[in-house]
Amino acid sequence: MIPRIDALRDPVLEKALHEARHNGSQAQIYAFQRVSSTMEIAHELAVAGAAEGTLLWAVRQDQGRGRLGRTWESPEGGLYCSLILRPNRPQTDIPQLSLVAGLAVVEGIRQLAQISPSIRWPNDVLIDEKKVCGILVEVRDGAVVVGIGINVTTKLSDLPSSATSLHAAMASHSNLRPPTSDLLFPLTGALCRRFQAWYDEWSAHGFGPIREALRPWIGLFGHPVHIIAGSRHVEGTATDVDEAGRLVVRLDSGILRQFEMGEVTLLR
Ligand code: BT5
Repeated sequence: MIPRIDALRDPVLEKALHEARHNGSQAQIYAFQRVSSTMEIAHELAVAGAAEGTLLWAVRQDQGRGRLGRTWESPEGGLYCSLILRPNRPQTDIPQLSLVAGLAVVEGIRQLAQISPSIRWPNDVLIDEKKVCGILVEVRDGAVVVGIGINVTTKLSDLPSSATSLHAAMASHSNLRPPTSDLLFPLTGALCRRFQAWYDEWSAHGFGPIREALRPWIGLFGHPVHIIAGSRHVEGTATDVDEAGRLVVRLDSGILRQFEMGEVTLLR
C-alpha cells in the first residue's frame, strides 16, 4: 500500500502470524524484522486507509515508545505489535481501550504461560510486581492505534530494573518450563483472539462487561497509591475502577476521587 513499508515486510513472519491468529479475521498483517516503531507505521497505514484490525508486528524496534515521550526498550525477544482500530464509541471512551488490551494480555499470558499477572491501571501488566507489558493508545486523524509490548525472552540486562520477562518469571517458578522465542507467535495469536472478543463486547455494550472481567486482575485495590496528575502529587488508597474506567482513590483526607486515564502516572 505504501511502497517503502511494503519493501520492509517479512513474508515468513507474516505467514507464521496468520497461522497463529486463526480467528477468521481477514485483516492484514504487516510483519518486520526491524522497524523504528510499530506505532509510526500503524499511523501511516491508518492515514492511507488501512482497515480496522490491521496488525503491525516487529521482531525489534529501534525507537519503541511509551507514553509522554518515554522510551520502550525493544530488543529481540519481546513481542511488539500495534493494532489499527476505527471504534464506533464516543471519543471520551477511547482511553478505555488500554484496559480492554490489558485484559486480553493477562488472559493470553495466563493461557500460554500458566502464570497469573496483574493489571496496574491503566496500562501496565505486572508479574511479581515487575512490569512485563506496557500498552499505549494513540489517536491520530480519527484512527486509533493500540500498541502492546511484552517481554517474552528479553534479557533482563537490556531492560530497566523495574521490568521482568515471561522467561525470568517462569524460571523463578520451579514447576514451569521457561518459554523460548517460539512462544511469540502463539502468544500473539492468543492476544489477537482475546482482544477481538473483548473489543466486540466493548463496541456493543461499552465498558460495563470489561469492568466486571477486569476487576479480579487489578492488583491495586486496598493498596496505597501515589499518583502524579499533571504537576500534582496525590496519595491515597485505590478502591475500584468505575463505570467509565477511571481509578477510584480514597485520598488520605477521606475524600473519594476519580482519576481519568491519560492524566495520571501511578507509582503505587
Ligand atoms: C508504556 O509506556 O508502558 C507503553 C509501552 C508500549 C510499547 C509498545 S511496543 C509496540 C508499540 N510500538 C511502540 O513503539 N510502542 C508500543 P509508559 O507507561 O510510558 O512506560 C514506559 C516506561 O516503562 C519507561 O519509562 C521505562 O521505565 C519502562 N520500560 C521501558 N521499556 C520497558 C520494557 N521493555 N519492559 C518493561 N518496562 C519498560
